[in-house]
Parts: sequence; structure tokens; C-alpha cells
Amino acid sequence: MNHALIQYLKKHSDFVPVPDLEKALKARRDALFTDVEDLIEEGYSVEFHPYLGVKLLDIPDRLLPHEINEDLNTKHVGRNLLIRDEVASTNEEAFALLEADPDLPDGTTIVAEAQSAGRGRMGRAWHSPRGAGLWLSVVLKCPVAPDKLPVLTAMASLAVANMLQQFIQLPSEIKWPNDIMLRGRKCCGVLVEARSNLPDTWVLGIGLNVNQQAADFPPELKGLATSLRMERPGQQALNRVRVLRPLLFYLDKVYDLVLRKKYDKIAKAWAEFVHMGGKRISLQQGGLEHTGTVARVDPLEGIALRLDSGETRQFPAEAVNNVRSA
Ligand code: BT5
Repeated sequence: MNHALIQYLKKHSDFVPVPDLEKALKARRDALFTDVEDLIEEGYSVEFHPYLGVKLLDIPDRLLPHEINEDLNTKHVGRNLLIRDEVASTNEEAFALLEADPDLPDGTTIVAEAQSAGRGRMGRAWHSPRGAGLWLSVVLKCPVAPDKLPVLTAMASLAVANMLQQFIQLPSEIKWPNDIMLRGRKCCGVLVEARSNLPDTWVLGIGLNVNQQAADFPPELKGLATSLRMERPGQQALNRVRVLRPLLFYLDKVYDLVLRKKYDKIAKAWAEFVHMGGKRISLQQGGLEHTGTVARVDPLEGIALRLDSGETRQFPAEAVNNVRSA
């Protein structure tokens, strides 16, 4: 692929006359035409006009490393970027890479077009159809005290929520402990995992539904799951590269706070996206269901629930599942 040609076309929002291209890229016309055909074959949307020249309309909705990396300027996240066509689970792939090379750089990011066995918490499955979403894992190498670990889930949720607000103009809500919701439906889940033989190493998995339409979800997720596309005005599809780049950017920014142990800053920003206070919810812990009103919620401490018995009880994130409105 002629990267100089892509760069040059990107700098011009209008048609570029062919003689200008020949001069700027020091290339012959027939070679340039072959390169333009290659771009089209790769999925680039290019318009050619016999008099006006060549115009780049859009980049492909494909996980092309050079498009994701271009001017990314992150300190850690995504600097080592690995793209896979299909894996069982990007989290599993991250662990396999870590086992093979414990020196894998901090911030290594693995993104897959499809996952055949994407997973959620507590053995649940994550539906990850090809090309429809962003299925990624980021390897984080930093010491985090056991009681501060939930900050990593908060870090990912905060980065996703910020990105959705700033770049896609979609106001989302973080549902403790690890869901991001759009109009009450789940568009994203976070899964942080560790292995005992890999100290101070965490794999942060993020599944973000981007372009699914209602019919693309399996029956058990109908009405519960949504995608960015389904929530956008006119249900317009998004180019996943344009979603991934700002996500990596925000992840890197929040990770910097983790590295500097600014957990209170993360908790404060996180709380702005959490609207659970005062709501009546139920949750499960160790097979038992508890119902009550949310007194407080904090990424590190968990949720404090005023139970119907009058008692206020604290529930930590790692022991809880099936949090829902009651
Ligand atoms: C999560 O678990 O929400 C964490 C999901 C993390 C997925 C990413 S993808 C990249 C990386 N590699 C992996 O293998 N995993 C991570 P949990 O809170 O347990 O939620 C799982 C539940 O969400 C399922 O039981 C379904 O009810 C629902 N679900 C499954 N797929 C979904 C989807 N695509 N969109 C919305 N909800 C889904």
C-alpha cells in the first residue's frame, strides 16, 4: 500500500489533480493509478475524476494498524498494537503473549475483528460478531494494591464514557461495576483479569458494540444490549477506527492517572457518569439476592445498599453480579 499517497490525499479535502500527485510523490501516472486501485481494493473509498483528479472519501472500516496508529501519540496504550483477524478471546490472546514473552511492553493492545469465545465475568459469554464492534485487550504493567484493583475497571469505563461523550456525542451511563449503558441498554462491558504467575500485570478487556443493528443480537440480548449505531441519530454506522483511536487516547490519559496513583481523581470523574445514587436495585452475592436503595457508590469501595431491613451493607464489586433495577 502506498502510504505516502494516503497521507497526501488525507491532507486535501478536495480532488487532487493527477499532475500534482505525480509531482508531490515523484511517481509516474500509471504507477499512481495502480496504487489508487490497490487502495480501493483495500477498502478505501476513492473518487476518480478524469479532469479533477483523485479524492479520498473515507478510510476502510477495518482494523488497519497504520490507520489506528497514525499520530496516535499515546505514552503507553496502543504503542505496541497487535491486530488479529479472529481469536477465541483477546484477553486469552494477551495472556498467551505474556506467557511467551513476559517482557511484552506495558500498554500492548490487541484488537480482533472477531472473537469466537469472547468472555465476560464469572464464566459468562460476550457476543463478539465480526466487524461489528471493538473487541480489545490492553496489557497493563503496574503495581496496584489488591484493595485498589477495581480502579482498573473504573479506568476503562471512564475512558469509554468520556470518548462516547466527546467524540460520538452520546451521553452514556456507567452502571457499577463494569457496564456502560446507553438509554438503559448495555453497549460495553469491561473485564479485568490477572494470573498468579504474572505479578503486577493486568489484562484489561473491553467489548464495545459499534455497528450492530437490533436484529444482529441473539434473542437473549434483545432489549438488553445496544450499539453506538442503534443510538445515533439516523442509525448511522461508524467507522470503528474512528472510535478506537479516541478510545486508546482516553485510556492512555486515565492510565497515566493510575500510574501516578491519582485514584481519587479517577473516582471523581467516574462518579459523574454514575447515576445510581438513591435508586432501588437488586443484586446477587454468593447466590443470595439483596434488594435496597443505593446509599453510595464508589469504584474502590463498591456499593452501599440500604436494605429493606434498615441495615446498610457494603458490597464489593468482585463478589457481585446481576445488578438491576428493582
Ligand atoms: C462483561 O461481562 O460485560 C465484560 C465483557 C468483556 C468483553 C471483552 S471483549 C474483549 C475482551 N476479550 C474477552 O474475551 N472479553 C473482553 P459481564 O458483566 O459478565 O456481562 C456478560 C453479560 O453481558 C452476558 O451474560 C450477556 O447477558 C451480556 N452480553 C453478552 N454479549 C453482549 C454484547 N455484545 N453486548 C451487550 N451485552 C452482552
